[in-house]
Amino acid sequence: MTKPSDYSLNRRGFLKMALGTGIAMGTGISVPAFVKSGTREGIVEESEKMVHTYCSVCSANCGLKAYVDRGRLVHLAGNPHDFAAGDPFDPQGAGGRLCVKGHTALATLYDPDRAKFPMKRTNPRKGMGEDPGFVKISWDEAIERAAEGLSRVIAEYGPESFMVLSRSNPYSVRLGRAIGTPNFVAHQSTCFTTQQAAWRAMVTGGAKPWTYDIENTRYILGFGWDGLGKGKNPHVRNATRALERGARMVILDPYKSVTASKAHEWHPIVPGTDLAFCLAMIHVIIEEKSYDSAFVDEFTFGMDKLRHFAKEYTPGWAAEITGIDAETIVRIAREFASTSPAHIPSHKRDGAGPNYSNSWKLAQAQIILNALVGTIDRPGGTTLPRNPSMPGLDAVFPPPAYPTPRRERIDGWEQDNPFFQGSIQGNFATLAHGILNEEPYPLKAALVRGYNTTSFPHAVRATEALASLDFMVCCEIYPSNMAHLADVVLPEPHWLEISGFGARSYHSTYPQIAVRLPAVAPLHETRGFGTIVMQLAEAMGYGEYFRGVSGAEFTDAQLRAIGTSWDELTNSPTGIWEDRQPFQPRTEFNTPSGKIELYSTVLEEAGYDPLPYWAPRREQPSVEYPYHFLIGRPAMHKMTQTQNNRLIMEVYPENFATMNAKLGQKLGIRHGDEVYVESRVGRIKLKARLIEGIRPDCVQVVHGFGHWSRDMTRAYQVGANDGDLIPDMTFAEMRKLRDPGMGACMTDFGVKVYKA
Ligand SMILES: Nc1nc2c(c(=O)[nH]1)N[C@H]1C(S)=C(S)[C@@H](COP(=O)(O)OP(=O)(O)OC[C@H]3O[C@@H](n4cnc5c(=O)[nH]c(N)nc54)[C@H](O)[C@@H]3O)O[C@H]1N2
Ligand SMILES: Nc1nc2c(c(=O)[nH]1)N[C@H]1C(S)=C(S)[C@@H](COP(=O)(O)OP(=O)(O)OC[C@H]3O[C@@H](n4cnc5c(=O)[nH]c(N)nc54)[C@H](O)[C@@H]3O)O[C@H]1N2
Ligand code: SF4
Ligand SMILES: [Mo]
Repeated sequence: MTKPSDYSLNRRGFLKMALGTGIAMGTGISVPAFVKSGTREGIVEESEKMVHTYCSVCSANCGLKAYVDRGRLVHLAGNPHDFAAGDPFDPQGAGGRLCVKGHTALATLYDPDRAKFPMKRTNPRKGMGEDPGFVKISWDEAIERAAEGLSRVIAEYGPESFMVLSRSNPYSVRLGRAIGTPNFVAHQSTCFTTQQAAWRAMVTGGAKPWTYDIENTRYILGFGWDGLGKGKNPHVRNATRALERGARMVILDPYKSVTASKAHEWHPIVPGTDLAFCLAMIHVIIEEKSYDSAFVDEFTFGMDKLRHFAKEYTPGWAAEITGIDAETIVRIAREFASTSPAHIPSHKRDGAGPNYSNSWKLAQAQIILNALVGTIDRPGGTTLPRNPSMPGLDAVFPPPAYPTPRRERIDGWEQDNPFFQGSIQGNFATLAHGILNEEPYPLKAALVRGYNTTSFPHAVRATEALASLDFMVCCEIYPSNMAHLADVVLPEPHWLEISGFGARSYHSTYPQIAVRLPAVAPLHETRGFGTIVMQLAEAMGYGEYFRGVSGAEFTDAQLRAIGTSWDELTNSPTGIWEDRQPFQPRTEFNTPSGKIELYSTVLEEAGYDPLPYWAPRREQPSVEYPYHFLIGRPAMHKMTQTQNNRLIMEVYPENFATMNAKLGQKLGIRHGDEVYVESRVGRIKLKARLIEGIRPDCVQVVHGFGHWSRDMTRAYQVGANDGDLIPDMTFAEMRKLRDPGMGACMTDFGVKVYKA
């Protein structure tokens, strides 16, 4: 039998797999067998055990099979039962494929740099690059210290001086509510709230859907949509199938993304002007009466007002703003309206994501266009989720009454925010302002989970703000930048070490869940987040809020509600549970009129424009900062989670200032030269990458690099953080934008670039 070390994924094998089959491009194509020992077949056959789980590197949650030999994870492969059946209206899911980030997750699991045991800091000074002087402590001491540190601050400054900085999690939300803080700060205003505000108001009354039946789309029109370039298997596979079946794809993007490079047409539009393009399309489609009148009449509200509104937005007008000629706009509008089904897919941070001050209006205009061609919750369009319906923690274990928190939040999230108040979301762009100015009050302690300092606009100031806290507890899997600001670090297990289940949101045309079983026993002295929070609560005197709460019973109750059980799931031969139902198109939508509101009464009621009137983006390039700034996300990296992964770093080792060769020539910059990219709030130094596939007035930097924690030995000081360039905001500046999604304006500013 081959020894495990002989067939661990080495660089050559990995490159061969990645480059030979296209997974490096995120196309999710299966890895063919290659002969000799150390091959996939050898690994699979000789492994003692196979465990079903799903990938958590990104939120596609692809089902996977983990092969284990003598206690060591040796190979990860896609689960072919993950929605692989082939009927025409069947979500394809991952279908037995993983992208490069999934395949290489074992290098994160076995990364020697992981956070391995609880630690306390011994250096009282905090800040970027400051060595925390971490010392290993026991779990008992860690919980006691963490509880004592947080309680001390709360006793001195009040419950609102404590913040939970985490994605929504039922355990930390309960602890925060028990303490009585309003401050549950999360990242959505950097990611998708502009889109969510529009969908909520006009269609769903709740979230933005992430599911599109793109494999059946005949005409894909993307405004920065890069479904092929994010390496998300379900999106990649379904869009590829659509292309194979003859769909036409037209992509507008200032950068030639992977998707743009696969499209029939690429139009490098002026950044932040897509709204004008969409308004002109609405104008043409209405003037020419080429919309789907049956769908519009029956399922939409406000067509009369829209008709009147769209009159002024002519293709000639839009051509001047977008840099795309009027004939092309008219032709695309005609093709879009006459090819059925046609669809504008939009994910998160494309043109309609929180990049520009007018992005939320673009989201509005895109919903209108999709409604005009009748593809909202219809085959070939964006479909609303059919998620499994399961009770939350509070329904299974009702909590005792909570104290009433103050209304004002440290990030101003409650201000002029009609839709998301009280939700576990927040504004990363204003947080530093609130903390540093003690506005509206001092915030001095935080429980942080799964966020890095690099994720905040103006990351330098955000780091300063987070370093100014009296006490921080950080739950992490790595000694990240954020962990380096903490007083106590509590390490969590990697997802390959734990059990659970995941409900799918990306392809939920019917309810589906994937089981998660531990591939390996925990390698280090880690504890799960739920356990950590309950132990902290007990030590802080909030134990009554968790009396009788049991993770196992919670899981049982959730699974019971959908008619299955943990036993059934774990014994499932496929690792996938699904409730296949024929797709029933919605005839009612969750708005006051029960229709898709082209004219949004919800926005109107909340004091916003009910129709997407043209407005330019907040900042235009200036004499001082003449170029548009763009952020990129390569298929191989996942934000700041993969720069310490030895396999990924071998193929994608650093980030660059990417610009058009013509711009390089104009500025005397050659490929590989060191340059500074500078905005009105900061500058970063990187190597120049000169290409043809980007507008000559843009500079693009890929997100995820620029780690300053020395304990991330591979990632340390490699490349630079795009976030050091992004302006943050005061509450007043944020309010002035009048954006119901409170978008962080991630790229709504200009930059200059010069040789270092
Ligand atoms: N591989 C990989 N996949 C990921 C992630 C990752 O880090 N790596 N991150 C995940 C997360 S958290 C998110 S939010 C999503 C984000 O993924 P996407 O929603 O795809 O967002 P981006 O890649 O930031 O931007 C998409 C495209 O929009 C273009 N763009 C920028 N401004 C404009 C504009 O004004 N008009 C038009 N038409 N296009 C514009 C950019 O050039 C880019 O090509 O990806 C997720 N998937
Ligand atoms: N400059 C800039 N800023 C951005 C963006 C950008 O493109 N540019 N994108 C924005 C977007 S779209 C998003 S979604 C946000 C994302 O913001 P973040 O979630 O902060 O992004 P990541 O870089 O993925 O950092 C996640 C951290 O969680 C840790 N982690 C991973 N798994 C676990 C776990 O199981 N438990 C715990 N406790 N920790 C874990 C990782 O080690 C890492 O340090 O960033 C936003 N901020
Ligand atoms: S697309 Fe890739 S990173 Fe995302 S869940 Fe699937 S395998 Fe993992
Ligand atoms: Mo995101």
